[in-house]
Amino acid sequence: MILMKDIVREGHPSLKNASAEVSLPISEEEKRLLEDMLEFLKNSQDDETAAKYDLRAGVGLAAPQLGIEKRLIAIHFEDFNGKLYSYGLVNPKIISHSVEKSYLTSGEGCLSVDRPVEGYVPRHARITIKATDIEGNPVKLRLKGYPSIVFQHEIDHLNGIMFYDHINKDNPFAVPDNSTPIE
Ligand code: LHY
Ligand code: NI
Repeated sequence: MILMKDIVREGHPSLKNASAEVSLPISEEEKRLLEDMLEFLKNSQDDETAAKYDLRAGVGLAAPQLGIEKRLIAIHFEDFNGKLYSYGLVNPKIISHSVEKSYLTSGEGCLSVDRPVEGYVPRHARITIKATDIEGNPVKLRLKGYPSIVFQHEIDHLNGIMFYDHINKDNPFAVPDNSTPIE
C-alpha cells in the first residue's frame, strides 16, 4: 500500500518536470499503480486507517507525486451534494475551459507540501476533460465548482506546476479578475 513516505516532497524533480504521455492500453503495472493510488485516497479518508498509518487526508493524487513521471491521476471525494467522484485517469487533458475563474476561499494545500501556503489559487471556473479510465474506456467530464478545482490541481502536477505557482506574488489574497469564490 502507498504510505506518506512514498509521496515525494518539494525539492524532488518529479514535481517540476512534465510527465510523459502513457501509451494505451496501459500495462498491468500501470493499472495496479492507479488502483493503489485510489486505495491510498480511500485509506486517507478513513479515520481509523488514516490514524493507523498516519496518512494525511487527500482527495487527489498524481503519479509524479510518487516519483513516477507518467500522466496518471487518481481522484476520490464526494462533492457538497454527496455526489461521488472516483476516477483513475490516464492522460487527462483539459479540452476546453471557461474564461470565468474560481478559487477556493480557504486556498489549497498539497500532499507534497509540508507547510501551509496562504493565498487564492485562480483556476478555470469550468473545464471539460477528456481521458481514458482504468478499464480503457474513453471519459469525457464537464466539471465546475470544487471538482473542477481538484482536477486542475492534479493535472497541473503532470505539467510540473504547483498550486502556489498560481498565487499572486504581490498580494496572495488579490481577488482574481472575473472570478467566483468557492466556499
Ligand atoms: N492533494 C490535495 C488534497 O488535499 C489536492 C487538493 C487540495 C486539491 C486542496 C484542492 C484543494 O487532496 C494533492 O496535493 N494532490 O496533488
Ligand atoms: Ni498536490
